[in-house]
This record gives sequence, structure tokens and C-alpha cells, in this order.
Amino acid sequence: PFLASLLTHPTFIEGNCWTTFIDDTPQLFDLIGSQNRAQKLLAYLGDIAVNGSSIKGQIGEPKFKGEIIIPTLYDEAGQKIDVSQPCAKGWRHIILEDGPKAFAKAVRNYKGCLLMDTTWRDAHQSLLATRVRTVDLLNIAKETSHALSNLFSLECWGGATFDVAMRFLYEDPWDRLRKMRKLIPNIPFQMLLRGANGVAYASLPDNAIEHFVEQAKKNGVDIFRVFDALNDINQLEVGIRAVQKAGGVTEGTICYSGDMLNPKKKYNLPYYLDLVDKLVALDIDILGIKDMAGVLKPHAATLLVGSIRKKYPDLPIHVHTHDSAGTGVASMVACAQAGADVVDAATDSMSGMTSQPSINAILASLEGSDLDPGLNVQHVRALDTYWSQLRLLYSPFEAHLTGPDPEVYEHEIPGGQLTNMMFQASQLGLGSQWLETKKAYEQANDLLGDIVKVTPTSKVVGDLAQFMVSNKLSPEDVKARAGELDFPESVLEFFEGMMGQPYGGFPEPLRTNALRGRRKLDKRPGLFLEPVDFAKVRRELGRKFGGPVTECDVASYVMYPKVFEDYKKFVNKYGDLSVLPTRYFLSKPEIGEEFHVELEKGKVLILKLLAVGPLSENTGQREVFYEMNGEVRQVTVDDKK
Ligand code: 3PY
Ligand code: ZN
Repeated sequence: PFLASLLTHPTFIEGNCWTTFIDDTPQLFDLIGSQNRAQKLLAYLGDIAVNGSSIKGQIGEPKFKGEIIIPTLYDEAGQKIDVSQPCAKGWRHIILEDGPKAFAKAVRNYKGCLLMDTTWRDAHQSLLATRVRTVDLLNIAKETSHALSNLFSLECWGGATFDVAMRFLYEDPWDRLRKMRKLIPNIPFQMLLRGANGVAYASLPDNAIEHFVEQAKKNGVDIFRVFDALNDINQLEVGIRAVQKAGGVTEGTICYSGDMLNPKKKYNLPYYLDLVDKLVALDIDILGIKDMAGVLKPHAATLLVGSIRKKYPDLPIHVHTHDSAGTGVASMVACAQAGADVVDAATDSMSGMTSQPSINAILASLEGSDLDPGLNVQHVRALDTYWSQLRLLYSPFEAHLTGPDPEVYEHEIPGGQLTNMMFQASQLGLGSQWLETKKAYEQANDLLGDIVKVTPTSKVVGDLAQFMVSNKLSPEDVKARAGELDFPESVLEFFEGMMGQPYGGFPEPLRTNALRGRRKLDKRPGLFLEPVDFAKVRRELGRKFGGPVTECDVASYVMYPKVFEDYKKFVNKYGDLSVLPTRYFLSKPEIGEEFHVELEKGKVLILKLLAVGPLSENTGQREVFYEMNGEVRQVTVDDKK
């Protein structure tokens, strides 16, 4: 009724003073805006009340139903720490004031071994299918700013979070970044960048990577871990140059594969040292060692880090691992002792197995030594009480891992992928095929030439493995029938060279037979891709979605055109749901249960589900009744069941 009376207002009908009317009465439009948002939110809440959640990958309802308790932090004197403002101390000011090189130097000169906390990115990517939402990160942000102020960095963006935020959570990843940044200005933010693949699954034009990194830096990322899934230096260089141009801290990264201690394996110490030389020649600020599958055993870690340290005494070294085989803490301690400056860990209740090793286990292991990371153990534990509740809230995305997997030394499946594949196998009722799939993964890797496996090449190996299992193909069958088999698209893209060049070359004649005349790139894909015409993209987005088009929108669209479009359509229908508490995003409230949604600062909706009406035989719909800020609101919902 309000909107109707507004639209029939004489000022509107006359139309000639439209602009001044908006300028003079902004509060009316604010009101329309929030009424509109509230109506859209109601449409989502109504739908979930009738049809349940449609979030992909969700099984069942959250195990956590109560109010999440936010921990209180105390100082040494037992006084409550005031967290209403973020902490002022932290490493980020060095980056802001003196730049990446000075930061790298300060890190190298620090006596202890610093930590990166992966809880906000890799830990939930590896354990909970990347489903942790913005609201749950923001709710613990201020406490994190205080409790972890001496972190080297908080990994909180990039990798799969970009795609999943839009595709499955209907959130804007850029908005998440800006909001986190506001609440945590003191700790450096780190992201994972897949070199010339950006945060996508195959290479993009060079100018797309540059544009993306520029936005990431502007919106709050400080440190960029740049890797390439084949350790292809030409692909790495694209990402590294983009970060340098944007003024970010460049963490040029080698991906660790195989077993350096085994002389029969393809990737050995000279291979890694050569790669480090090439990265140093690109003037990286920090060297990253990325053990994505968790196969870097402690003795290999000592040898690898020790050798690099000896050759490059001034180069900061930052090591990443997964605890899939259960050796994570031992390996990270070995790295610290061999001269690494930073190692990765996750909060306890989000650690272990396919995630990173436990932060408290690492702190305890280094306590009393020169390598102490300089964090307050009580604060770290306090934060974990939050995450232990969150883990239960996200129980619908658990893969139910039960213990370490020593077979990781054979199949080398990266942490996140291992969880995903297990989850999928159990969802499809293929639990019994799980062992077969792991074996097939190993065989697929051999067929592809024993490649480095991490996104996107790990997907190639996984797709080929699943293809072999579902078509009952042995490695010999694949080789003999390559000319006629309908390979997954990712495998063909890999063979084409769209993910770069593998060390030792492509396997022949398998590549030629599988490609059947498709192109074969022998140089990096960026040299063949048309640069993005950004003006055209802006126009296209304006036409499609109206309103102002931001550079972040452009970057999202260039990275994931279809995902971005679907996300925009969803938001158009239901509004920005990132503000809805997770429990009500994933499941309907109990009848009569009151909950709050802060649409924007100071605009809180108090909601209560009153009733779900009977099914109308004629329309196939139901009426859902909510109380919203004391008024009864009704929404009509298609019953899809
Ligand atoms: C990613 O690329 O998302 C990864 O986490 C690789 O380890
Ligand atoms: Zn990882």
C-alpha cells in the first residue's frame, strides 16, 4: 500500500520533478528499499519453511540450534579486553607504511616462527565444502583482531571461496572482503591465487588476472600466495607480475608433490631448488611451499627447507600443509626448526585430517623455544570455543572423516578434494567404491604423466578417475581406446595445454589420441587468449542487470560469467541473504521461535514463524505466516515437494 500510494502521488505522476523528489525525500526511498528487502527475505524464509533448504551439498539440518556464544578475552591482569574497536597492533602496518619488501625483511628478522591462520579459508574449504558464510566470519572478527594480532596473516579469501560464495551461498565475495577488512585492519589478509587461472579452473587472459588482482588489493588483500598447478613458471609469472603491479606482497609458491625422500619419484630436491631459483629471479617477496595433499614428511621438510635456507639466507619461507596423514604438526615443527619463517595452522576445532594442523598443537610444540610464534594461548583457545559451535552449525556439510589416511602417500589427493570425493561417494551411496576411486585416482595420475595435483589439475585427475570407475576402464583400456573414448572436458583442456605445460611433457600417444585433432598449445595459454574488453563487459552488465556496475562486478563476471549471472538473479529474487543467520539460511525456524536479522546497520527485523498453511489443491501453493516487527506478514509459496 505504501508503494502504491507513493506511485500515485501527484509528484510522481507529473514526473517532471522526479530527481529533486528523490533528493529531497531520501528517507522514503530508504523505506521502500528496506520494505522491498524485507519482502524478498520473507520470500526466502517462506520457501525454506515449505520446501526446506535447497543449498547444494546440504544433508540434514544444523546440529547446533542455540544462540552462539561469543568468547570474552581477558588481559594478563584478568581484565576484560574491550573489543568494541579492532586491535591497533599487528604486522599489517609495516606493509601499509613501508611496503612489501620491508615487511618481508621484518618477517625474516623476527626470531620466532610466525603463523598464518587458515581457518577463514582453507580449513573450511577442506572440511566443510567451503560453506562458512560471511556473517559467521564477521561475528568473530573483532575478537580475532585482538586474539591473533601477532599473526603473520589471516588467510581469508581466494581459492574456492570466491566461486562458492556466489555459486552456493549467494554472497558477494568482494562484499565479504570489505566487511572483514573493516573489522580487522591490523592483521595482514592473505589470499590464494591460482596463477594465470586466477581463482578459476583454467587460464584467463593476462589482463583479466591483472584486473582481478588490482581489485583484490584495493578491497583489502595484502599477501597473495601465487601458485601454479603444474609449477609452470610461465603461468606463475602472470600471477606474480599482476601482484607486483598492484603493489601486493608476492608469495611465489612451489607446490610439493610426491616424496622427495624416494629416489625413484619424479619430483626431487634439484627439481624444487631449480624452481625456487626461477621464482627468486622473478623478485618474489616471500617463498611459499605448498603441500596441498599433506605428503611433506618431517624429514623431507627438514631437507627441503634446510636446503633453500642455505642457498637463500635472506628469503622468507612460508610453508603450508594438510594434516591428511596425521604428520602435520611434526612437519611444521620440522620446517620451523629448519629455518621456515611462517607455517600454517587452523583453529583446533577446524583442524586436523584434511585441514591444517592444530594451532594449539603447534603452539605447544614450539613453546619455550626461540621459535615461539608469539600468540596468547588463552586467547587462541577462547576463539576456538566459537569455532567449535560453528562446526556443529555447519554439520550438514561434514564429510565425517574418521581418522588420518596414510594412503595419501600413494594417491596424493589434495586435502579439500579428498573430503569432497569422500562426501560425494557417500552421497551417491558409492561408499564401497571409495577405495576403488582412490586407486583409480592414482592410476589416472600415472596415465597423465604423474603431474602436480592441485586445483585445477587435481580436478582433471579426479574427473578421469571417476570416468574410469564409472566406465570400468583399466589404465590399459584408457590407453588402447583413447581415440574413441568420450573423455571429461577437463581432461581434454589439460591435454590442450589450457592449464600450462607439465614438467616432463604430456604423455604420448595418449594426448594426441585423446585430442583427436583439437589444438595443442606448447606455450602458456595467455599468449593465445583474446584480452578482455572491459568497456564491453561493463556495458553488457549494465544492460543485463541495470544499476551501477562496479569493477568488482566486472571482475566476478570475467572470472565466472554464468555463476555471476545466476547469483545476480538469485539476489534479485531474494535480496542479499548474507545477513541472515546461518541456522535460518539452512533450515526453517521452529513455530513461534523469534530471531533477528540486521538488514543493515541499525535496521533490525524481529521475525517469528507463525504458521504454514495447508496445500491448495488448485494452485499447488501454501500460505506462510511470519510476524515481522510485530506485524503479521503473509507470503505465498509454491510447494515443490
Ligand atoms: C585451491 O586452489 O582452492 C586450493 O586450495 C589449492 O590447494
Ligand atoms: Zn591447502
